[in-house]
Amino acid sequence: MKKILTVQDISCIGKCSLTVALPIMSAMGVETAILPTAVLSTHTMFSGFTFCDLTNEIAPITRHWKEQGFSFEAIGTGYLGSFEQIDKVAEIFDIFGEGAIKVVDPVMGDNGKLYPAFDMAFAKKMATLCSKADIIIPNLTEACFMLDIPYVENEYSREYIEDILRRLTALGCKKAVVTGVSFDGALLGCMGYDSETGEFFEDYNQRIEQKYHGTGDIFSSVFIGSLVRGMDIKSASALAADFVCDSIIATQTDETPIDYGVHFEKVIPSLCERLKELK
Ligand code: PXL
Repeated sequence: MKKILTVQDISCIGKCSLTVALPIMSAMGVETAILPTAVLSTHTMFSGFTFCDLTNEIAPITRHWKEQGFSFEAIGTGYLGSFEQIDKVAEIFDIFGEGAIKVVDPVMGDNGKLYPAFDMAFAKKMATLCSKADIIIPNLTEACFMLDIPYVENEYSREYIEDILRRLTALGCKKAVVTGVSFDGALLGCMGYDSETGEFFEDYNQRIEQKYHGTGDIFSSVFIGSLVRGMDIKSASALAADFVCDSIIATQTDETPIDYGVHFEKVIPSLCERLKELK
């Protein structure tokens, strides 16, 4: 069975990072190895969260894996909490990266703002990890911070996003997908670029104004799962974007809405249906 290694925190409540990656990737029929970088009571958008840093566990765990001869078809990274963790993840790419698709989701912010724990120096550091990846999947906010350009909301052209994608791949990765792209009020989606073929692609769904937490992590989970299931980057992006959109719709129609995360659990069956078309 194909195996993904996903490296990010466990936020015990809040439907993000490993608590979404593990169920989604497993449902996609791929073995999911986890490397938790920290344990938090909730994600950092709740006040008063607890935080147990697991940075010191990374080297012993990966050393043991190396001794056991484990390997992965893909390595995906998400929320990382410190410069040191970024360095450690770069080492994981060195140790286990050969033959694996390395995907970095540079989780740092959204809607034009960095999350409270991060600053510009962190964004620059994250850009160095992106240079070691095969594919990066920032949202528009994260892309702008890593490139140190102003974040523009809505009023931009397709050429503007193409320029951002070219600059992202110039960091060193071959392919980039930017999420949260919208040229009009009605649609929201992603645009991607393969620097080896010079090809751009895009995919949009209906725009839903309500913002939910953890949707980037859900996109990332389906995206990486799809790549390992043999889909190309364009189809993987489209399936991931559809799943996020369906999850948001499933959350909105819920009678007991919650103020965090989306009900991705409800649309896992339809994701599995779509995967049946693949062998
Ligand atoms: O969904 C991204 C994410 C993951 N993990 C933690 C977070 C966030 C976003 O705020 O705080 C701990």
